[in-house]
Amino acid sequence: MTDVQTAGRPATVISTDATVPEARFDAVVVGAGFAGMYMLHRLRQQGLSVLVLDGATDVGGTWYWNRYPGARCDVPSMEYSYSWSEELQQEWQWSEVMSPQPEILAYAQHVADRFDLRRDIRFATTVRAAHFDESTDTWVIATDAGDRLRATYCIMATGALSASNTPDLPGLDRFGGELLHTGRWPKAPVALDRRVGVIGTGSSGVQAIPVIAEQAEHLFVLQRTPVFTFPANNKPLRPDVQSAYKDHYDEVRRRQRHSPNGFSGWSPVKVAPKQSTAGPRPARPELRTLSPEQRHQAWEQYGFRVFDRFRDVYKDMEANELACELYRDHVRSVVRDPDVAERLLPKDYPLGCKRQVLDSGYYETFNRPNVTLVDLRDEALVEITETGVRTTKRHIELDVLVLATGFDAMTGALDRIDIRGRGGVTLKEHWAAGPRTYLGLQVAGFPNLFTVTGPGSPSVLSNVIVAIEQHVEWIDDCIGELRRDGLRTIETTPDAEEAWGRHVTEVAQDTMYVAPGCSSWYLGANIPGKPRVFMPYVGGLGRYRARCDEIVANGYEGFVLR
Ligand code: NA7
Repeated sequence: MTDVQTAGRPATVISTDATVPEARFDAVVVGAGFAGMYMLHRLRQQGLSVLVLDGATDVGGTWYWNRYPGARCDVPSMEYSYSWSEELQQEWQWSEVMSPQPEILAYAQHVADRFDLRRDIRFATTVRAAHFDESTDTWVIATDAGDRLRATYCIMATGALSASNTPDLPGLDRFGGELLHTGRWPKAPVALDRRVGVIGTGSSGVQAIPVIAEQAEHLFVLQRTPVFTFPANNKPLRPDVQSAYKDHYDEVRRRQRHSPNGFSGWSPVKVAPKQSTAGPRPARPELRTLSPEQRHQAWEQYGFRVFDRFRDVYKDMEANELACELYRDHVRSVVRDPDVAERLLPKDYPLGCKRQVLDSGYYETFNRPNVTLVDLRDEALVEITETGVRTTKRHIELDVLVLATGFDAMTGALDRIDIRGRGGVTLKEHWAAGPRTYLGLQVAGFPNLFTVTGPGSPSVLSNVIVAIEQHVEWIDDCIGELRRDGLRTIETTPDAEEAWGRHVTEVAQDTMYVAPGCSSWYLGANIPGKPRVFMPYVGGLGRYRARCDEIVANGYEGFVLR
């Protein structure tokens, strides 16, 4: 496995040896995913010399690494795509409503070709360290290839879900079969027609499990926490729908940018306006006020849409539990073995506390004769052996072990780089009690360092492409202003950082994300020892964008420009 388990790696000392040749750039961008690619394009347009670095051998970021069977986006492609080139959005053809990984990767590659991006990207090169040199107000960057680079601006386009998490399972190194991580899936085809074990039932596991089950001689699903998953209802994208989007892209993109979560809400299906009966729209009813029979009727009528039809489901724990019960009844009706069904039911945390998972035939997979659910709450995982996994109840022989165990989200990719700001303070030290940023864009004490979709910004709570574009454009405009005004640095203040952190925490209160019993990667709860802080900004992308613009209009309030 070519994993990047670098969390405990000793800090890289940047060579002070003057014989190491140093390359100079206006900007170094770390990461050649959707954020890094657009950043490069923008900065180039204002005439900067830019170098992008990426550990992969091609563009795509997340979509380069997550090539596991069944990997696909859970956001419709007509909206999960760049909006900044009219030609690009008109020429690219998507084949499905929610595209599979190979198609999204092909799109990223097409963008790289079309805008000639690769000539300024150094692939197979991982950034190890970035230190701020106070004597020259520049960043010195070291890579695993021995490069020593110097840049005025250092832009971390490292992704929120890019640092794969390999749990510390006893004996993992001993496993003699094929060991894979969904977030680092190899390019070469993997023979899955054998005895396969999958650990993890989050989004990645839920996507991979039905597809692996079709190929495996036998599949063992090792589940620790059951998941809430809704049907993806994915389908081929009709040509007329695609054309309608393309004809209305101005409106679609405008709506996306000002929406709470990067979705336009636009539909190509023209709905006839209802006959106005005057007066305001009635408030949505409360699930709690319905009798058990009415609740079941509501499920019969609306299915999974029922959760959004009642205003109390995501606000009130009692209503949430009633909704969970409807969900559980549904699972019981799909999974034939009642014992297996019972073990698949999420019971210990509310609906809406984790990122919503979408699936294609997940529960039906457990009706297959070649699939076994291993409930790790009932038989804990003891160790990985040379030939499989041992639980407290049995040894399971495996040829392939798939870790669908997620990511050190939002901060992991940054923590794995030795980043040092003023006074040699490391970012890790600065974030010891949890990430602190101003707007998820800058960190106090780290001048001219920018984080694209960093913690404290909408990032993972939004259609991330829309969040990326907003950040890239803000950073690009900011650098443009600095240069026009002959300024050397921009740096947020500790006060601005502190106040923003308080605001990020405040807006998350009273949401299911921080409800009792909820633990998620949003909170860092999936990584042992990681501080429990709700990391993304839940206040809404549109509102956040307006605030970022207002801060600029007020002369970069909360930043010091020198
Ligand atoms: P997730 O959502 O973090 O899921 C990881 C899964 O792996 C989850 O079921 C975990 O169970 C399980 N896990 C993690 N460590 C262990 C150990 N030590 N033993 C057993 N099971 C374990 O990651 P995904 O990759 O699925 O999705 C992440 C995001 O990527 C997703 O939200 C999309 O935005 C794309 P646990 O719940 O911790 O008990």
